[in-house]
Amino acid sequence: MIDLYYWTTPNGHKVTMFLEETGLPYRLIPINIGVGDQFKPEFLAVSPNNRIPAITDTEPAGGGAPISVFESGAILLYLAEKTGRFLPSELHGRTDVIQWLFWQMGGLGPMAGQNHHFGLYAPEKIPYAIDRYVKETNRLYGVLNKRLADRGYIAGDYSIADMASYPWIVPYQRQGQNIDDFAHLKRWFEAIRARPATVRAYARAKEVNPQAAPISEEAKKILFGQTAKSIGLIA
Ligand SMILES: N[C@@H](CCC(=O)N[C@@H](CS)C(=O)NCC(=O)O)C(=O)O
Repeated sequence: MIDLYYWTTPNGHKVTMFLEETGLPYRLIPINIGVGDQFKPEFLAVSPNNRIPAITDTEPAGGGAPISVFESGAILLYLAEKTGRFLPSELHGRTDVIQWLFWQMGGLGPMAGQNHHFGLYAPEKIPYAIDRYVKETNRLYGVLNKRLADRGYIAGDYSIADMASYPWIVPYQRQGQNIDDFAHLKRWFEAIRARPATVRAYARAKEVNPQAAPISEEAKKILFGQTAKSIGLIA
């Protein structure tokens, strides 16, 4: 059984997409980051970075004590290795998936995240910051589009690299992007959106957080401006 510490954000969707694809039994534990659940000691015990997603595998391969994993890329790798799905075992294919997974974790995710922050949430509209992240998101869309020009999925067959990237393309309009400028990316996006497991994963999000309201002023105070001191990591 996998315990999934989850909220209805792109990084959360990556893991429900994987779990719904594989049918691995899981228990979803909502961590409402807008009200501060991410600072509860029981969550910090599995996710010391106070970020979702995180998992605990109560039945790791080979037995032994439960294993907890935080960071969505590490979680996808862990689950892919556990199930033998969505990550090739052959060296060339495996390396390809891993490098594109890291591309998402180090590039598309953080840059699109800053794009959302400065475009939607920052109290001041700072043209330089907005422009920088809209442009960088655009460049990354271009990289992905080129990669997809001669293949169906990012690394051949559908893999954890696709599951990592897809949820960060879903909000393309909010990121100031026109998906019609990226024909190969659009075709890939629509193919993943139509997968029954993707539909189920996003339906779970609706069950957990039916309002999916814009971030409230209270939530902004909790989410933005955290320091080591303000969240109790130093005196
Ligand atoms: N690199 C991390 C990023 C995780 C992350 O940023 N999670 C956000 C939601 S998408 C979060 O939990 N935020 C809570 C907070 O900022 O306190 C991953 O991919 O798992």
